[in-house]
Amino acid sequence: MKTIKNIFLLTAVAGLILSCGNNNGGKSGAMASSNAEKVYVAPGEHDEYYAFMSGGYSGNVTVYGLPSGRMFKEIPVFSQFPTSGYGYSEETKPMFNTSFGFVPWGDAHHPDISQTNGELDGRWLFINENNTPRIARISLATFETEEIIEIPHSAGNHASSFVTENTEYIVAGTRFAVPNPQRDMPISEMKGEFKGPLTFIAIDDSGHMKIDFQLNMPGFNYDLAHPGRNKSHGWFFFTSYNTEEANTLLEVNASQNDKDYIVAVNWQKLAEFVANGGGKKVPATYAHNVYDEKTHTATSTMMEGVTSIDPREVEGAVYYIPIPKSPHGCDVDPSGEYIIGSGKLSTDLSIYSFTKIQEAIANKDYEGDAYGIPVLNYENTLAGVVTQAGLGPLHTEFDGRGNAYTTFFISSEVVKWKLETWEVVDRQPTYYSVGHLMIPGGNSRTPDAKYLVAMNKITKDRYLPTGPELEHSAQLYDITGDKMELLYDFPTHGEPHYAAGIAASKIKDNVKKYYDLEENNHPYVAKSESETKVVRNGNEVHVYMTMIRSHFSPDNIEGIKVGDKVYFHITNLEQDFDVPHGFSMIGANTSELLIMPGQTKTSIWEPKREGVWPFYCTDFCSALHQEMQGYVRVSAKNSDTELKWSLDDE
Ligand code: K7E
Ligand code: CUA
Repeated sequence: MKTIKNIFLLTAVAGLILSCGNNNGGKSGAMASSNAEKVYVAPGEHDEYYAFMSGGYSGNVTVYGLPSGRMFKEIPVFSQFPTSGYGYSEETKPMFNTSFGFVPWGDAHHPDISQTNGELDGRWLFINENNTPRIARISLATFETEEIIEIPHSAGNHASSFVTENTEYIVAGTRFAVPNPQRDMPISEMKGEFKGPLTFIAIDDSGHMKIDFQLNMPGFNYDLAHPGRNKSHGWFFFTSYNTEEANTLLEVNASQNDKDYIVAVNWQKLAEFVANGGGKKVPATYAHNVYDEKTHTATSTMMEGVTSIDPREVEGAVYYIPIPKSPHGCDVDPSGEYIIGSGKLSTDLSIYSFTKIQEAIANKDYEGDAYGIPVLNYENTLAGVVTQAGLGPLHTEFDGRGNAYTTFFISSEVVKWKLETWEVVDRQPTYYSVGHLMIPGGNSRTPDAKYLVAMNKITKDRYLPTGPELEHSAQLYDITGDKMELLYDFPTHGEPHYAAGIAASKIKDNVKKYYDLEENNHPYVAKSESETKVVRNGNEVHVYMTMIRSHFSPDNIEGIKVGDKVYFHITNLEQDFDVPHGFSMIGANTSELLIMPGQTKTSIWEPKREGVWPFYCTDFCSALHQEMQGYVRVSAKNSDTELKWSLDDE
């Protein structure tokens, strides 16, 4: 308690100093220029934080620097990306394989960084896909998507992909209750028939994902989640809505009950239960796609069966806690004691105490049950209420100094309030209609709370107009003082639902600069120009090609015929940082490829017409980049043009 008070004192003093500086100037003059300095990262200097923003309906992740708001990269995840050829090259197409076939787009929501002992460790970024339920893992060494796993029996994978304190599990909750197993039945009979499975995916030391079990919950809509941390480690908390189990006009029919539920799940107990042979193996078919950094190739495996647990069969593992009015966010403070539920239709925030939840469980202090799952007493689990905080609360993050920050969509503001006293201490407008917010490490034991990013849904007049479609807008606040201070606006790409921020120092020294050519195990690699060749196998032609500044080898190919299927397997021989080459072929029905140093990628081309057709490098790689080109001669289907290939006539 003493140290907490001292921290308050310190921040109060810091706030005084800050506000002195702010007195002379309002929105312009001294304050504006000091704000400009706070976000200014001089040319050649680096940002202090990475921010990984979800792309929402872009299906991808964008990487920003903070405080500058500069965008560094778009990482393709669930959507095809012609900029690099992701999802077009033969090596990456398997990443989109699902039990529904090839699904080249996704709706990405919540990125989360792997943790060790409750702290961000910078190894991997996970992100969920809502539409065709999937979770992806991105390497934070290569910034490439390395793995995608499909979640069977689920629909609307929204309460996802949140990471436990030692990256034991990530979760996937079912937002749209559905029949489980799927079957043909009248929609109007959903009540009591549909299910809302919560999936726990185990992560091993190399980051690989494996579905450990599915908790087959009643058919409510499971919206958001966060793992317990510190004292509540071992638990997971989910919000639910539509406990009415309405199947139509949900905006009215799912807002009938005064209260919906938070679900408290003791995942450690369930994991133990499954490890001891508990649960039932049920049929399931789902794709598991893994990209291998050494073969530069993804493989897709169709998996069969999952372990399903009935929540009533494990004593003491699953409880409901009432929460007012259709909650959305479900956030856990750094100490793990407080679980914050945001009722979208409520003006109040309900905060639950982990200690009181445990007491209620021990005392069997139930209000009743829902489908046989005990409902804990509302009043007796409540730690406090932040009253009249704003309109339309959505999400909360923490600064580790005893404060919480909640976004209010309807009243368009971020509200800062104190844990334990539940008093509102500051509110700042957002422009406009904020959804998520992010403080680097704000959902870990140790937030790194210098900045707060608000991710807004509506942009309107913030930037120069760009037609009816505007990019969403983010705002950066300095939160080191008593009052939040708006520093900067920057546009984002797609619809960032959430973001994960981390100190740049935890990532930048581990970033891979190029792929070692010696370690390239691609089956069609050519590790030098002497290994290049063209091989015909029926109407399939495999071209083993290399690229280096500033030519392809071979760059003249003859003997290709109309109706052939030509595989260009191209290896970038460069062994240096930031020297990609591109490959593009006239009339190809795919995209270009951008190939990193030491990497092999494959593009398919099916020539339609006779002639001599050029290909070229798309990335300006050297002074003689324009010379980096070649020709393919295409002859009639039944011609006897001899197959040959050359570079400089050799
Ligand atoms: Cu509130 Cu998908 Cu996290 Cu959007 S969700 S805002
Ligand atoms: Cu290689 Cu341009």
